[in-house]
Amino acid sequence: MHPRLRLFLALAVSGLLFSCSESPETSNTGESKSTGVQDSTVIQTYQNVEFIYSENDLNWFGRLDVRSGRDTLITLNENDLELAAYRFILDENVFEVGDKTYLLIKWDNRPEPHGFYVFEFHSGNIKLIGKTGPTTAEFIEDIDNDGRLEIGGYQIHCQASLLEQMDNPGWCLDQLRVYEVGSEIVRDPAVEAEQSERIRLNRLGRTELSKDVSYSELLPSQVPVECVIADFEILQAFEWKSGNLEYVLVSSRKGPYSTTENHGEDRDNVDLRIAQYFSEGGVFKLLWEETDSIRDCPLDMWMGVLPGSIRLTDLNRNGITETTFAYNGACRGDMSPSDLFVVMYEGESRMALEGLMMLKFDNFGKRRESLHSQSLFDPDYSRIDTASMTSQAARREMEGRYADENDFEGQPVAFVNFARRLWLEYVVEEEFTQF
Ligand SMILES: [Ca+2]
Ligand SMILES: [Ca+2]
Repeated sequence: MHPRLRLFLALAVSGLLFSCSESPETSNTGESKSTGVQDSTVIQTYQNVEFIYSENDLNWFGRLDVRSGRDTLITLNENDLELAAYRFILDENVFEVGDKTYLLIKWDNRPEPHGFYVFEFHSGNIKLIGKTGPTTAEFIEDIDNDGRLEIGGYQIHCQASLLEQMDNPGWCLDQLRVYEVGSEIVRDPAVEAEQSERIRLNRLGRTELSKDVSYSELLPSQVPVECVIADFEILQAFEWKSGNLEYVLVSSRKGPYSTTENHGEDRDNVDLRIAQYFSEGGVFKLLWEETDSIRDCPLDMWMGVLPGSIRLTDLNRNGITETTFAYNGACRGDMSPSDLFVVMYEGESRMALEGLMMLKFDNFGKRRESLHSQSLFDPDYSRIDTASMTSQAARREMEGRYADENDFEGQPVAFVNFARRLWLEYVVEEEFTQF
């Protein structure tokens, strides 16, 4: 078992992993205080400028006066204005583009995404530029490098609840809005179109583009000698080309084999190795290897790549193929699910989903499988609210789920979508496989 999965299992049982923590938005800075008591005003400062929130109704503020010295420069006092002074950290909402400094203040629009008032600050002077519509603020930056700030995101919360929605590359893109901050705030249709296309391309490939990589399967005897490891049986091998490089992927296993040295009784061991090699027309060299093993197992044991799970793709079409596969492992004497791993490599970058399969033998398993077949099952344990559960119930909720998607942060969204799909394809454990 991988060390990180072991940690996930251990921590989740002790209830430490997902304890409830205060969201960062509820803390505060500057001169305002979060006392829980309704203050009639809250003051936040930026350099010489004071932001004075008033007309407090249950800690939603209906008025903002922006002051420098004794002068009130700007007043926001629209009908239905709600500003969450306590939940807002001014310092984290300062953006610099070129020689311009912008301060953003959220206007609340719950349960829909909030919007922003945008102020420009220059040499101690502040002016209001305008306000954006509701936005999930996926990015706040000069995204097209033209010297002007963009605020872009969806104007509603797009939450795919069905795999069909996740499979539609254009899903929710009609809700994308990009605001450009100039002398006023305007929608920027050119950047909206560009960003929509970028997001659509990122999402593509869960299905059709996976077929772009054409490969051939190798017999064990055809695998180049430099890709063969002693004592490991070759289970499956592929070769393919991308750009100037040739690749070979080898899935292999050693064992099961017994050891008796330390225990006086038979214990079983098995080693799994999946490795990818590359060549520029000569000798193959190792690109990466994924190894896992089970040691000293006195019970029923299994470890192997799940049949048909090896996928070769180029989801982001950068010429570097992604290799993805699922494997499971178990050493067990009772009705417990196997560990499941979905591992993706693009070049040498490794991303993995690690957790447990789900059994379908009891009522819990049947309920869960029903959710799964309706595509209503969320496999990400980090999104499950376990705060009010007993540790036993929290552990049960781990069945069929992986710990988190953290490895995929900063990668194209198509990667995690593809890995999640493979997880959902293999997560139901139909029978107890063993050697
Ligand atoms: Ca720009
Ligand atoms: Ca790629």
